[in-house]
Amino acid sequence: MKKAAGIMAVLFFSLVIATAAPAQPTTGEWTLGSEGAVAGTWYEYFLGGGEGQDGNELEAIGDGFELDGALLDEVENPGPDSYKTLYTGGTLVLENSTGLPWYNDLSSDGTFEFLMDPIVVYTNKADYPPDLAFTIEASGALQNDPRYRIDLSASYSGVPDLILDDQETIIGMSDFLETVTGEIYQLVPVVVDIKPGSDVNPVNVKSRGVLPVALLGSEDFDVRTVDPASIRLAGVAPLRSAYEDVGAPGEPLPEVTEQRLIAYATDGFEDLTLKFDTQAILAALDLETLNDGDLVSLTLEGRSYATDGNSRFVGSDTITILKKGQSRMNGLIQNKNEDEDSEEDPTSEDEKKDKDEKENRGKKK
Ligand SMILES: [Ca+2]
Ligand SMILES: [Ca+2]
Repeated sequence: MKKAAGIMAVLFFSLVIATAAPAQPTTGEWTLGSEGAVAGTWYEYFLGGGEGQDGNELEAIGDGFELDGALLDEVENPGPDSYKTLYTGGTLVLENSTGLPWYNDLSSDGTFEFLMDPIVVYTNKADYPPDLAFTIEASGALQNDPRYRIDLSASYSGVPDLILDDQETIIGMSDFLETVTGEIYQLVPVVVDIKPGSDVNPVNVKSRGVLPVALLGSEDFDVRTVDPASIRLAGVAPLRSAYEDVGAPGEPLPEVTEQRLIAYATDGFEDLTLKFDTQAILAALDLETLNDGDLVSLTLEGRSYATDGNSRFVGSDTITILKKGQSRMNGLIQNKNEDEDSEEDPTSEDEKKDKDEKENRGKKK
């Protein structure tokens, strides 16, 4: 009976899914307003009382898109004429109409609504002669299906028109938007195993070797669809990559003998194994604020071409910072030589080094 009810539930949900047409926009990259055409119009309404004030609203409207509800939250002034402004709470509505790059003829939805992350506007402003140039960097997630995300970049330069109310009071400014480039993609979560085959992932800050990392394949994720050149771990590109079966997602490995470890580690699905320059990864962290034994999560990102259209993947794993002999370490980081991590320095070397370090530590204690 239980099984029958389960099957009925599956049937019911399949029916619901089949009835509701896919609501996702078509993925891909595009540019609006190319070849001299105008991409749209931007507005800044001085709801906060004046230019650059908290609460000001940013809007942008063009052919098939409308951004509004983004309110000024914070202005940074890194240089004499440059500003970095954060707007929060924006919504981007894309029309689902023929001819638009994100048009999906299978979707019954008339619009695709994206909830935007904080929008960043980088501005350069000069008073004499008056000139304004800015770039809007924005990204967000599809409201109905946050796996679908959008990245946008839009630019402007010129002298904006002022917007006046009935009493001739300045209530904002506005002008044309030059190009708008964007990408809609699907964000796929993946399983990452730093130091494959080891549950704990200690990284000695003095290690001059390589950090082995596996991007685990599964029935749903074929690592052969990954573009290895697109991969970044904590922003760092891998030194090299290979296809091997070294791990299985969802099964943290117990402390077992090497032989059993192999049995646990392989699942028949190829994994993408990667080697990173350990010092390059460490340089991406704020090492000064980290103590011996601290856990740090590293994020691995990249692109794959598996599913229908553009997709990116993201996953993370945690390393344990091993910090000792700090004064020596600082010297080593500064004198780091590229050749130290040459191609003939295999993983086993690095692991052997780590093992040696552990043994030395053991002897000292
Ligand atoms: Ca691991
Ligand atoms: Ca595997």
